[in-house]
Amino acid sequence: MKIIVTGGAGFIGGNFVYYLLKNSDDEVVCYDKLTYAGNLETLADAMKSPKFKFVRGDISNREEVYKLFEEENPDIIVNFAAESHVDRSIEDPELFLRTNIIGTSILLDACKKFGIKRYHQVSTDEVYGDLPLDRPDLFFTEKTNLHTSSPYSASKASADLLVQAYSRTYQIPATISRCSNNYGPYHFPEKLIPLMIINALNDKKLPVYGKGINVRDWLYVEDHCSAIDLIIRKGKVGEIYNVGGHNEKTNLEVVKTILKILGKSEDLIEFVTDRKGHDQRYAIDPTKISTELGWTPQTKFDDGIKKTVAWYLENKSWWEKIISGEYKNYYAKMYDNR
Ligand code: NAD
Ligand code: TDX
Repeated sequence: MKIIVTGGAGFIGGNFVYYLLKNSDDEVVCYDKLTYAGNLETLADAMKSPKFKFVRGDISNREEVYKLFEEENPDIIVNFAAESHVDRSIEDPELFLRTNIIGTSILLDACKKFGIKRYHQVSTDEVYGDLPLDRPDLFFTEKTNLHTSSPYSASKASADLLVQAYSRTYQIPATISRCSNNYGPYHFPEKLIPLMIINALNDKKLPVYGKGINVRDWLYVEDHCSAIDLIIRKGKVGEIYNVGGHNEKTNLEVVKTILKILGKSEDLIEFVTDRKGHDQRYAIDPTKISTELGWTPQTKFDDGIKKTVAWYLENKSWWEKIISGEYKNYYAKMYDNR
């Protein structure tokens, strides 16, 4: 089969490309615009495989997307392409609407026009909004109402609604997965875990929003990849699957764990002004994907975070190039005098 992975030069898409090359005989085409978050160096090893091809393009450009479908005639589309950072969406929502909503609708139009065996939308638990910190008994299930907090999550929820609408109206064979926070190799340094690892390595302050008590449910990226792989092969058309491994941690716990692994002082922690509209707690109930598809996560947080820190130590050239470029301006804008 031929699988198009949109957004495959980013964090999770890149890991998914490697997952497919390692675990299947499928041909893999990565379609990516190479925004600030896309990085061809992430795909350097994939480029050596005869099963892999890279095409640069924008999911919100109809002409380019139709050309891609005409030339590649894919069996499956897995859509990772998105603007993915909540803080950027708070500063400037419009690009999020164009890429995440219009881009998804154009991919769905292409599926309708050219035909497809499966369209898979990589969504997020953020579409469910947040849970209160004092109710550890509550979890997001696939039946939880959509209730978004940021322009990012609103754009992802809109995309999910479009996928469901196209599935019902035009019989596009689609599935959706909603995963909790991922961590692992190739994670762009703007996000919590890589930002804290890199700042700690450089003896820079670690900016923790608010009191650091917000809770995220962390999943090692390879476990997310195995879930998506299972859904595209065995998942039921029209269904939504929540993906998460019951690894809830406060942000402060995560930051302190990183400092401990690196042998750095907790004095590096600096509490800064909170994120606007900051979601309190995310927590996924993965019962459906576990019981219906037999998915189980393989990596425990304690092991995954050590592997991740080791990866950043071993791959300094990957992230040093990123943080010495445009990222400097981003960092100054978001964190100086915060
Ligand atoms: P990322 O920002 O690291 O990567 C996004 C990729 O998409 C980049 O390679 C970028 O160049 C590409 N892209 C952006 N706009 C594009 C466009 N218009 N056309 C083509 N390519 C474009 O993101 P990520 O963290 O890897 O997230 C991937 C997907 O998974 C997103 O849809 C995100 O909403 C979802 N998700 C992420 C997490 C997480 O914890 N990171 C959790 C659940 C779901
Ligand atoms: O500098 C920081 N300090 C801080 O305290 C940053 C960047 C984040 N935080 C906090 C905010 C969140 O509570 O850490 C937590 C995690 O933040 P992010 O890494 O920005 O992730 P989050 O907002 O939880 O969203 C992520 O998970 C769901 C991804 O970025 C999304 O793409 C995904 O859909």
